[in-house]
Amino acid sequence: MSEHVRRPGNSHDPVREPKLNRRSLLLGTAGLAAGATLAAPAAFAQRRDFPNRMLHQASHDVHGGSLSSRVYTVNPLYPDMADIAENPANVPPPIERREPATVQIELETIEIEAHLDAHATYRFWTFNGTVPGPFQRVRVGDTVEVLLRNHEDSWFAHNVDFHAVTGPGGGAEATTAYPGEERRFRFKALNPGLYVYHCAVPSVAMHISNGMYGLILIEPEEGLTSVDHEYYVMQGEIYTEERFGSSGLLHESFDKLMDEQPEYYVFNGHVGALTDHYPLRAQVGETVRIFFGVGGPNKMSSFHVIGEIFDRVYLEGSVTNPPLRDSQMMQVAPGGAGIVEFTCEVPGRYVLVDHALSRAERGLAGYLIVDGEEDHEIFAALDESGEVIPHSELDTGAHGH
Ligand SMILES: [Cu+2]
Repeated sequence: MSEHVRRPGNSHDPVREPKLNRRSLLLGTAGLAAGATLAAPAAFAQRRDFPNRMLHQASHDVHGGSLSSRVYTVNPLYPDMADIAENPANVPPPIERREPATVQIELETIEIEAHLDAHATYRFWTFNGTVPGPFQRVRVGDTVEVLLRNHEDSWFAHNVDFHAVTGPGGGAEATTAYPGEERRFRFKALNPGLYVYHCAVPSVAMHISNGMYGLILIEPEEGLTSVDHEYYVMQGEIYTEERFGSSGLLHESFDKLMDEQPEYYVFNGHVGALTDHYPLRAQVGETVRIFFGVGGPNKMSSFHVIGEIFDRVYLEGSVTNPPLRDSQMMQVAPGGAGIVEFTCEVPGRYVLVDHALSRAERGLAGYLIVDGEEDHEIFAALDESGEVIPHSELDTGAHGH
């Protein structure tokens, strides 16, 4: 049924490509794909030599092109520019069928200038225009057909490596696509769990740091327990030549990437994505599940929600082992993922952090806003005489650590 593996679009001859400037740029990347990782700085230098007007042209195309209405959302905080933050509520619903099926995943790799914070922009590399890329949800035993399309305005080749795949490169070689091309492969989801996917074109660290990562959940046969809210959060590092807090269009630093010295740390793509833009929300009494992953590419996360205790932690993304119970934190390695579950007992604004807290000073924070009735047996602020101070009268502007 799925023997339509080769399409005309796959038999592309790079030598006949008329766009020589872009092609020569890409051939540098093609050499890298063959394993010449030492050439990465050269390819990077080529990219930096790209005419400045192309940068502006790229962003204008995004504004005016037909894709803008289809792929991109506008950041309400910065309506002048496309936004790459993934809404953490964008989690597909649980799978209700109890038989395996053949399912489709379509990914489009898009390079796009977007806000990094209130002052700066950055040329992100994305799956489907968001960081992280869209959350994928299938069931163990499913056959997954993956279509990867590289947008024609890209400057680089891209592909996708799913950690949920059993097979060479997780699909990377099978999906390496130049701008304007598409590639396909299929895999059978053999092992349940929560897995990272990412671009694996060398320099892989560069493609990941620019935003090319996401999560795929392979549900176990019986599914997961039902909760009131499921959220999707991923942590990443951004390595800019300019120091944290600079203004204007910032440029990637290959040296800082190699030194593992990021300037910015982000949840869901840009500074403020999960605070000002898309805070997580719940009501008192509701249960929350967070699918959390680290795109990285380099830093371990000590994921913590200030003021909450995780009732259950599914380490290393495993949903077939019993969860750890009653934990302050979940450690997640680069390229790894995990799941936390908890009940919201009292209202307030809870702060999502990596408890390596210097990173909060470089952009890494999110909010979970819980509304509802206070429970003074569980938590109460007290005045000098021991009387309860209502939560509404507390100054909640400061981040409690
Ligand atoms: Cu890529």
